Amino acid sequence: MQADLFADDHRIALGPHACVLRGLALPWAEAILQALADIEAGAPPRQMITPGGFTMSAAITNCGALGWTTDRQGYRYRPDDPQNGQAWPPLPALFSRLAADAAARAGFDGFRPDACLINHYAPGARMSLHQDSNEQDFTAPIVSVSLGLPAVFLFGGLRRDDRTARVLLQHGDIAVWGGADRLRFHGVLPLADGRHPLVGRQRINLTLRQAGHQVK
Ligand code: MD3
Ligand code: FE
Repeated sequence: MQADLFADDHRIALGPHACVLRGLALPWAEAILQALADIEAGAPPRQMITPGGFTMSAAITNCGALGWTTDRQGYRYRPDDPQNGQAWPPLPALFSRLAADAAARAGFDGFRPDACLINHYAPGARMSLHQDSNEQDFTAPIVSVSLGLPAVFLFGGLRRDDRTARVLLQHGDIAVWGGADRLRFHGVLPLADGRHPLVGRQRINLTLRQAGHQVK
């Protein structure tokens, strides 16, 4: 029955332990953008270099105890911003509350993120197929919040060459994935040009993660 699929918080299943919660972040969008302005005043988004020597097309920054980085040496989480040696800006309580609430709705109780990667996509920017595997503990889920222009998200399997499904991620959507879906390959197609009334000519994606070891 179609009605059941959309009953309760517009949940769309992507896998046994992965779903999109359509519009769940909408009421918080302006507050999130305000918090981002403060974070990015201290830690501006920048295009980092991959170990293979390519410049990422998305501009990234972080908040939280740990931040994801890449350079010629590799991908890793660090407690400090390599651009200025300072700690990343703190994770706003709004972000951790929203992430824990979304995780719980998707069946993951007790999610306590210690890292938030912030991706900015300008028109044309993309993210090639990858796994999120730099975290210490794959038993924790990841929660993502999409803001601004819509993007086509590619959702693959556990092998790089598994076929991919396409899902449109729109302003206010939250995705949650963990368990059997935690290491699925995924990516984002090149962003189509446009202008979002609140966010402008870009897409912003936050991914909230437990990157370090769990603290009891
Ligand atoms: C992965 N970000 O930062 S998050 C990343 O939209 C990243 O910026 C993308 O991949 C972005 O590492 C995608 C959305 C997402 C949703 C469901 C998933 C990623 C997923 C299910 C399984 C694995
Ligand atoms: Fe990813």
